[in-house]
Amino acid sequence: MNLESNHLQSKKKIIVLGGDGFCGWPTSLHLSNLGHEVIIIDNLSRRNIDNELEAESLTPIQPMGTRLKVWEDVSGQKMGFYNIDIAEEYDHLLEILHSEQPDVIVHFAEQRSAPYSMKSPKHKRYTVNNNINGTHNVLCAIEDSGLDIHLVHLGTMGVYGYGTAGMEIPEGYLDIEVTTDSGERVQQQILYPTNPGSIYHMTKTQDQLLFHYYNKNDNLRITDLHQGIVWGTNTIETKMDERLINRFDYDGDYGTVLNRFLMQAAVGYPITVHGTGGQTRAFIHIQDTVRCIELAIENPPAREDRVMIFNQMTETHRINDLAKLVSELTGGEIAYVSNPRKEAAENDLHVKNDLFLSKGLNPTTLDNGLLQEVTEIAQKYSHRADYSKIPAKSTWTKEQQPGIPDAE
Ligand code: NAD
Ligand code: USQ
Repeated sequence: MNLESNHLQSKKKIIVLGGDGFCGWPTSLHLSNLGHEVIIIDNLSRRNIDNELEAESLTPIQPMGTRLKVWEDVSGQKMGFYNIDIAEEYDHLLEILHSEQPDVIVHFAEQRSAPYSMKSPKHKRYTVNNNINGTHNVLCAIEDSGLDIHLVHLGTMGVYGYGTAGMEIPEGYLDIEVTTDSGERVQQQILYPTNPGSIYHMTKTQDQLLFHYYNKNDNLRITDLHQGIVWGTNTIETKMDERLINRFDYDGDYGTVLNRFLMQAAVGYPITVHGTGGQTRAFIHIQDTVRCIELAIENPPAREDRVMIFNQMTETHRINDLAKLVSELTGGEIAYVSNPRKEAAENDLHVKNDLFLSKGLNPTTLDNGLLQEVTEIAQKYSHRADYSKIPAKSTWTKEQQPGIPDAE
């Protein structure tokens, strides 16, 4: 059942941190299917957050034990699993690196929802502690282990902020010219100045500094992928058996915008556009996410290289245009709701993604077939939808109103 092993350059041992999550699970399956040896580390905190929020994936995701067993039956490939908290259990993490001796670590294991990170002081502090300590522990453990491990981290387009004064956002580094004391004009490249829009996004900007430091001081080989909003749910591998199904978040905290719009239309709930929907964001389909990780692993930086940054996105769209597209496709009604976030009401966004294109990415763009596929999944599992969990209730400031349609 190994679909793509003829593409494999060399078999690697890969630890996937956060391998039970929305991006991590299909990536683990994809890398395993390519013939790599995959070991998942995950503390299942995302499943516990579902318990806390009393919200569930629209799709019926299986417990980790079932996922691993079904994958072995379907593919003949065994994946390892450790349930540890990378932010809290440093010694255990280091022990695993010593015993497993991985070639690559793919790091997805962070609290990734902006609205969740803004819910309360407790949620802000959890997100900061979890994300920054987790990333630092991984870097410290790689250095401590003495192993030459390539770290591939999932960052976000949100580190740049979304307003760029008409300039195309470069891949991580900005060209600048400075005037020296002697009046000479000198060209330099600096990390693109960060402009986070939530506590969650702020932790990702801090991750960048941690990478910069460990790369400079210890020559760690690091690839940071500045990913846009992921949409879709299935990949080639998750479709192999219903019990391998990926999660589908639709609730007001974890559901991302395009999947939310498709789900809302599928279950007959108004499509919730925040404000005028003038915000422009970068997008990528989940099938391209897993392909990009494969490409990043195949193209590691050398030890003397600086942190390699790729913009992992394939297209940009205005939120209101997406709402209209989904409405035309499904007949769903659009509701312009109060924006619970503090963000620019309108912005343009142009992004360079030449690096992945040059490495062989053939972008999946937003075509009706794929939108239809997500709609069908949302319809199939619509009996599992809890409508009370759909509105975005987490506000960025105490004065703001939640994003609830009038009819609610
Ligand atoms: P997710 O919440 O579905 O998955 C994250 C996984 O990490 C979960 O399974 C969780 O249990 C685990 N985890 C979290 N903290 C941990 C810890 N301390 N120790 C061990 N495991 C831990 O999120 P996702 O959507 O798969 O996102 C994965 C990564 O990709 C995140 O870092 C996120 O910032 C980034 N990203 C996601 C998107 C998106 O649209 N989903 C877009 C851009 C970037
Ligand atoms: N939005 C709506 N209606 C909704 C939900 C969202 O109009 O029902 C708007 C938001 O106000 C925002 C935009 O859509 O302007 C995107 O929101 P989102 O929740 O889809 O995305 P975001 O909060 O930025 O976070 C997601 C992931 C995060 C990742 C980020 C990539 O949860 O992990 O880092 O996308 S990026 O946006 O490129 O920074």
